[in-house]
Amino acid sequence: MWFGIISLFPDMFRAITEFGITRRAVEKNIITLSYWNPRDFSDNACRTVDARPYGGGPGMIMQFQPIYDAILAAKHSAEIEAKILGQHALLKPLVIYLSPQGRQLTHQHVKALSKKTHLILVTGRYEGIDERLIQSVIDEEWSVGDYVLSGGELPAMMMIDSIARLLPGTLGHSQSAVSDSFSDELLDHPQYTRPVINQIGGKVPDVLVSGDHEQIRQWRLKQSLGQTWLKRPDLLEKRIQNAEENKLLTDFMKENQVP
Ligand code: 4GS
Repeated sequence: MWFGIISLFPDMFRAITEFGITRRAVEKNIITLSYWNPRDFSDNACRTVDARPYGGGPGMIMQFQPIYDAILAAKHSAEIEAKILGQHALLKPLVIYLSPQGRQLTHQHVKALSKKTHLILVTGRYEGIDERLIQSVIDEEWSVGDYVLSGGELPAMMMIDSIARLLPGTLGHSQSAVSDSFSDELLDHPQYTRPVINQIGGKVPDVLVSGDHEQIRQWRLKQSLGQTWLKRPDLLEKRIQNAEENKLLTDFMKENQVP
């Protein structure tokens, strides 16, 4: 998957291209990151990209022209790239702006985005970008949560990271992405590893060392349902539950002394 990144600080993306699973995805050409710095597209000698907001107020706004031209250059490059790969049906990359005004990103949205071949991610600094960019060249606006950051780079990296791990070949174990939290709209069940008894006497639940795979599956599903009910009841309300899940959750509630 090809990502065109519009950012004043492209070096920040080394946080994902130089470490861990995302680094491997880059090395295996599962993801490609290309950068367009609005500063390189500034039309003045001082390479200015920001200006004071009309109507007054604190802070600076990123100007239309440098970002607009950077997006056009990225689009052009995406189309050339798509043609080389013969992806004629997908010549139009989606242009995404990361901002707190966007829809809040969830695993379901990440899954949908992972089907695209080309994404252009626009990252803002200062108080944001000129509204006319959003009206003319931004296709979708996404937020990573209801809090304010100093730039859109971290949200863009979060989006790339969460997409990359869903792409075939990125994770070592092909099952890992499927069994994670949210893949089935539930929180993960608790996990344990060696030793069976730790240095403060904490024990691993017997069922997990029993070798009975059906019992383990039921325990994990029950824990997923129970932990979701305890910590994120909103997730359960949106979800359709089958008969087995109903029974497991009812048992969990009883065992945890709730009417
Ligand atoms: C977010 C967020 C964000 C907003 C960028 C103020 C600098 C900042 N972007 N999800 N200007 N939350 N962006 O806080 O996406």
